[in-house]
Amino acid sequence: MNGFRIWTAADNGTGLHSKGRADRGAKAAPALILGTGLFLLMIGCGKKTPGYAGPPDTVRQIIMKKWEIDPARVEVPEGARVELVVTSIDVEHGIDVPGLGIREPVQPEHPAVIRFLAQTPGVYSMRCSVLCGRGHNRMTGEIVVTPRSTP
Ligand SMILES: [Cu+2]
Repeated sequence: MNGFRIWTAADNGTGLHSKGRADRGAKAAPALILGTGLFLLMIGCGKKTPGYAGPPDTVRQIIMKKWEIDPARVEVPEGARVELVVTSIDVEHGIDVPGLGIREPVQPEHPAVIRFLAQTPGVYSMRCSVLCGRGHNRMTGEIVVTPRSTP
């Protein structure tokens, strides 16, 4: 108690001043986080394929290995909120689906989790994006967004 009073008396001016500064800093931090968040959101919106909030409708496992993408064909229905879990079981690969705006490195032991909204029916070719050896060019496949059945 006594120590506190002495501190207050000694630092009256500067103490108050730095308190004011600290308060402004505390207000600026959330604004900075919000600003950064909005900026990242805007970058996200620039992508061809929108993401989504909440849980996926379907989760698909994809294995990448020398020199194959397994399965080579992934079918998802139009409108589905899709989660791809892409795993490498040997070396570094990368999954590249240009038509869906997907391009992610896939490290062994670190599955890439990719979420997208299957908005437009079509066949989207996928391939490995990392030169992984002589069979690299064989590492291809496709994601097929099947049209919603009409009633
Ligand atoms: Cu490759």
